[in-house]
Amino acid sequence: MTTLFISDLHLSADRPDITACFLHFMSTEARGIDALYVLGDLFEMWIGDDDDSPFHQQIKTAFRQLTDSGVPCYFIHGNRDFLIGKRFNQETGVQLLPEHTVVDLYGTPTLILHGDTLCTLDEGYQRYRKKVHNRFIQWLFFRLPLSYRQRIGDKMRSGSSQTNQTKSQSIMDVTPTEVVRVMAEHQVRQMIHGHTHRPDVHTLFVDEKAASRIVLGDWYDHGSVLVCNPQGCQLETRDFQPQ
Ligand code: LP5
Ligand code: MN
Repeated sequence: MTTLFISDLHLSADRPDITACFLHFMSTEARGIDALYVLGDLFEMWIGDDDDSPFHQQIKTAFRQLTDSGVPCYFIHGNRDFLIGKRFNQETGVQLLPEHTVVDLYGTPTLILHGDTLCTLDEGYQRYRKKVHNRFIQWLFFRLPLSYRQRIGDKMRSGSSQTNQTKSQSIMDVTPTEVVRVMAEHQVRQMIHGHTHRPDVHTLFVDEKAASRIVLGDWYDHGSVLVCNPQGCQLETRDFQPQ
């Protein structure tokens, strides 16, 4: 009995080492498990389900083969791939979940999310997030040709990397009081998220009861997987193979 959680792979055609590690993961240890949860930022950037590059086809095929083999796969949007939509879901069999979802993890109610919504001190990001999650703005964006969308996406990526250099580490981490508030709101004592690229297990108190926050790691230097079974959860790494 195993459930796996991953996030922040930032898959792109420019990083064949990450892609190879992910495809290996999908065809080996993800087989036969109870469920696979991808908590956002699977892709470096997603500009629409109509972006049918051979690279995207390869990733979609890996999900299709896994879901066809009987493993339920779930996805929560990240801040890089919040435009993944219904067509991706139909092509892969991956089920899209709401941004804050409570799952029963072997008897423990667990709140799963990407993690960006917890970074409330990053006011610039939260303002930006509201705009790009606006349905009308997204509708307008999808009217643009793919090449324009790619150019806008590239500009936003470089704008983001630049502004991130000026932000402090604490602004870019989750806000502790927001974590407690959201866990209390959902009445859970376990939370799993990614986004911050700071893999760890934190103990905290929610309504005076001990709780835990598990942070998934990114896939920049190595793969990162949270392995859960009825005994508990363990953060593990996976090596990239030399290309
Ligand atoms: O992603 P990362 O790690 O660099 O930083 C994130 C936050 N940044 C983002 C922006 C994404 O990287 C861009 C993704 C592109 C998606 C595809 C295109 C979609 C278009 C949709 C239109 C409907 O999420 C960053 C956080 C950081 O995490 C830590 O939490 O701080 O937030 C920002 O950088 C937000 C900035 O403060 C403001 C955004 C700058 C965008 C630049 C605008 C350029 C406009 C050009 C367009 C014409
Ligand atoms: Mn993210």
